[in-house]
Amino acid sequence: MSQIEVKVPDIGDFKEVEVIEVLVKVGDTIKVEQSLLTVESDKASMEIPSSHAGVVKEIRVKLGDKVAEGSVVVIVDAEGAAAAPAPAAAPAAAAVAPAAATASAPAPAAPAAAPAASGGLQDILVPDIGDFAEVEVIELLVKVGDTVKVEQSLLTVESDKASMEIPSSHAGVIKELKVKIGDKVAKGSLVAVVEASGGAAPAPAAAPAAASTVAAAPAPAPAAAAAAPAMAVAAVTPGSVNKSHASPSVRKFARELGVDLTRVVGTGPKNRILQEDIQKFVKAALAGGAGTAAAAPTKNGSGAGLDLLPWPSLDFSKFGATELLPLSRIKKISGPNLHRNWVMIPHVTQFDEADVTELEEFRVSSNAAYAKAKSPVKLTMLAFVIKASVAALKKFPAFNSSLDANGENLILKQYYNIGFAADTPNGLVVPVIKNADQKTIGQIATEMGDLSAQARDGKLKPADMQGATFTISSLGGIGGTAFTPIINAPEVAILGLSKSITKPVWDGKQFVPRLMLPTSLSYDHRVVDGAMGARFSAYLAEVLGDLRKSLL
Ligand code: CAO
Repeated sequence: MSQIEVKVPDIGDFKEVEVIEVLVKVGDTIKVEQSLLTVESDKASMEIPSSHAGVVKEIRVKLGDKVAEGSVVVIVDAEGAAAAPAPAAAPAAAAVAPAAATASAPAPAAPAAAPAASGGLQDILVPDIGDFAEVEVIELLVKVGDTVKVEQSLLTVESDKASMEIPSSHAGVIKELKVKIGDKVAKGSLVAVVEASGGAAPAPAAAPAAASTVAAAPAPAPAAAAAAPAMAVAAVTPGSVNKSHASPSVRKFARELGVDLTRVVGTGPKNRILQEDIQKFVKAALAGGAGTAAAAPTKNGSGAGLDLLPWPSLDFSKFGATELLPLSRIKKISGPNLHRNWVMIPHVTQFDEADVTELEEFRVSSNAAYAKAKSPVKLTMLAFVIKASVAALKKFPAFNSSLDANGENLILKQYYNIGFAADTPNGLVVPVIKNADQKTIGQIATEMGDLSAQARDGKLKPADMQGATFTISSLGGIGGTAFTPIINAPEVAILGLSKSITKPVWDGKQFVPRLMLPTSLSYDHRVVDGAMGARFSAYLAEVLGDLRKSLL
């Protein structure tokens, strides 16, 4: 093992870029090419990949820092680095090279630049896009008749490594679009024909003065700048599937409006966030009074409009030493969801206790029998609670439902998929046991073991975490007497389990020692009223007290 400085590779014309996201933390094991940071200039956003595999020992940058080519960003305890530093560095350079190549390439501007000053119909070609032989058109940002400025993005294209915007080398009016979504283009492909403003061609009436001015100005400088497709490598880099997927111009637009992209649902190809998604989000936020918020518990339904005081902004270092620790990806994604659920769902939490004395005896003796028979099955308390919850959900179907988008109907689900909160080094995830009603307790316990192991290794697939109808969060192995779990929208209830303890329980004649499992059932009071909440809890406790009750 040797300590290696991972530096910002050649980032082309971008002299200095700002760190807007740190994607790893000290102790993380990283691979070559794994993204370490997202950086951004006014033209592009891109991820800085690692040139070495190993363990992150130190992070030398923080959010807001400015970095340039050669800046040390991370110290890595590299695996086998001393032996072969060069090959390891190469893929990293390659990963960023497209930005560098395109950003610094004046070439395509030149042919386009000459006719720019003279007006008339001008072909807009794909400029040098670096290492990418062919890229796919995934978004058209203009339409025929639009007036465009020099440098204005016309399309977004994507390869397997990067997405970038193709800018116009001329100002004027779009006369023809020569590509459509899904087309493959390469350097020199004709993408549009523009009737350039200024020069010999009569300026279209619609062309605003500003556009004419740009076109009439000596072209080379702006055209050269226009030749640099803005990069948004972040969007398609493997491992960044949960990141907001948006082009640099959309990111800039969001920033100008103060919109947090992680809260916006993208409606473009591959869930890309489009400018209109941000506009919709802002509209919803502005319109989002109590009515819409309560009625439409969707991601775009807004919890905004609460008219709260601004978040306190303090310089904590005035009071003592501090350290900046970026939130993990999971926390960044789950945070806004938890916040929305907490704010938008009127929660009530019903506390109860289940007498699991016999159940625990049965569990322990069953496990002893499995062990004796050399079976790998190990029954857990949570597996029994999942089965008992399915019985309660069947008896009280409203708990296995969701409110529809306008808040006027319940969608009752006839399948029983139970999510369970699993603690991982990177944060909380909720894998789902599908069709728990059709599985034995042994199968449920085994599947939970597999899913929890995958969760801890960060290997869960999105499908493993989707489709839950009810969730259980068990803190029983850790401690506590009760808590108020937050409902996982669009579900309507969640069951919390705390630590079972043996308590003296009055049996009518005397106190007897009983193992009591505390339950905390949070439910959406728009869907479930208090009496039903208490009945569900009581029934669940009854079933856990004697599983035969679920057969009645
Ligand atoms: N009371 C007392 N002890 C309990 C218990 C309970 N309710 N539930 C489990 N235990 C004990 C078990 O007996 C076991 O003890 P031993 O190691 O001595 O056998 C230990 O706790 C671990 O239990 P388990 O292997 O059965 O695991 P589990 O099913 O309780 O939990 C999982 C699995 C994935 C849910 C858990 O690892 C986890 O991540 N829990 C945290 C969930 C969480 O963070 N929830 C909060 C969400 S809200 O932020």
